[in-house]
Amino acid sequence: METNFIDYVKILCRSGKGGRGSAHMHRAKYNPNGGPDGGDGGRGGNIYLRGNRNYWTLLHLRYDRHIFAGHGGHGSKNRSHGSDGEDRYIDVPCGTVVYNAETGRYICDVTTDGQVVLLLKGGRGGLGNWNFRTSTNQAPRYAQPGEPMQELTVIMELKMLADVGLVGFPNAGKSTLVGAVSSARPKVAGYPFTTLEPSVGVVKYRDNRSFVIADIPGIIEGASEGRGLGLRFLRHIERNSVLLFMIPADADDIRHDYEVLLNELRTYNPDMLAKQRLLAVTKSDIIDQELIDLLSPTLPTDIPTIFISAVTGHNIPELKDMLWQALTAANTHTDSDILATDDAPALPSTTDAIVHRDKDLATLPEELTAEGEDLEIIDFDDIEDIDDYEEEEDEEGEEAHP
Ligand SMILES: Nc1nc2c(ncn2[C@@H]2O[C@H](COP(=O)(O)OP(=O)(O)OP(=O)(O)O)[C@@H](O)[C@H]2O)c(=O)[nH]1
Ligand SMILES: [Mg+2]
Repeated sequence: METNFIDYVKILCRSGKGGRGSAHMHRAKYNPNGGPDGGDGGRGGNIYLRGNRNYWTLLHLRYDRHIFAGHGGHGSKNRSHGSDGEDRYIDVPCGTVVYNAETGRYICDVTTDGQVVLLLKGGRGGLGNWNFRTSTNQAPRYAQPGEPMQELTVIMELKMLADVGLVGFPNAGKSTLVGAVSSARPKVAGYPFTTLEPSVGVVKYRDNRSFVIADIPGIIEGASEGRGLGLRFLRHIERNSVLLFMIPADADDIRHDYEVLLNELRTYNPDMLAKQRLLAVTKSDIIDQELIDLLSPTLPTDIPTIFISAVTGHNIPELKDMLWQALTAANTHTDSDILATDDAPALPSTTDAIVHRDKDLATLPEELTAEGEDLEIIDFDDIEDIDDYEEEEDEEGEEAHP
């Protein structure tokens, strides 16, 4: 599918090698045994991730799949220190979750603008022989090599930051609602799968408060087996603390539809069911009060329900109240109980309703294929071999006398 909305990439990162320390001996015309003066190697460059709110997708990384930091320079005579390798910053949209592509393990979550996370540390530079001189060994002829570089293939997945996620079949009126309550203008049309890419809208609430609502493509029964657009877009409502289910008033069986949606969510990730849920019966303007009274007893009982019409505005303020209440209720307990579940997160993540799980290695190849990221994207010929790294000899330079 041709799209600029890229929310999944696999890239290769490599930090820089540390420069070698020098074992140079100082020699000058009138000072032939001047002793050790080999300087230290510089450190290899680090690879950092940096949250950047000007990015909305991972598209830019599709064209920059090999991210290499610079190597440290070698130490040299006169105790000169090698230069430090150049650091590389990978700018990512806020909400990017990073996994180790080989082990599937969760590495970190970049959620705020300007947040910097060290992904790979460059090798330390080796110490020059000048550091090793002692009273008993005044002319050490050795120096440390630099530490090696590190290499890591990562999967980056964008999970958009929003408070409320919309869950519904295609044509349920999700985008219409987003258009009605926020300044976002997602495409609305009377056919299924109008929305092909997730988007967010900011809902203004009373007293200058606001929350963010995420519109995602509709899901259908069997989405977990890949029907329709599949479940891949559910990653964008994984962080949301509240899920708003939307089912049109003219549906044949609202309760059944609700169960189907719930089941698809469960298949995608059982943690999704821990979120607060609300049900909006949409397009209520197309039925009359009599029908509403008839329908009401047939609705699911385990979820707060409201009849709305995004077209006439019926119950929209009430819906916002319900969402706001659910959000404030959710925020009182997400911090404590949800974060503790990841056994050993490499880095602390910010608190939202997401539970980071490692990727299942058994299904990872399939996932990469589905995301179009399974190609042999990494051409190992491109990666310069450790041995290629030129070893400029320390010159036995003649020093001019002082
Ligand atoms: N009468 C009435 N029609 C509505 C209402 N809300 C949405 N619709 C209509 O329902 C159709 C589908 O609306 P969308 O907002 O595009 O539905 P969606 O859930 O975003 O659909 P997908 O993006 O395909 O998943 C459009 O023709 C809308 O005009 C409503 O409250 N009342
Ligand atoms: Mg839509």
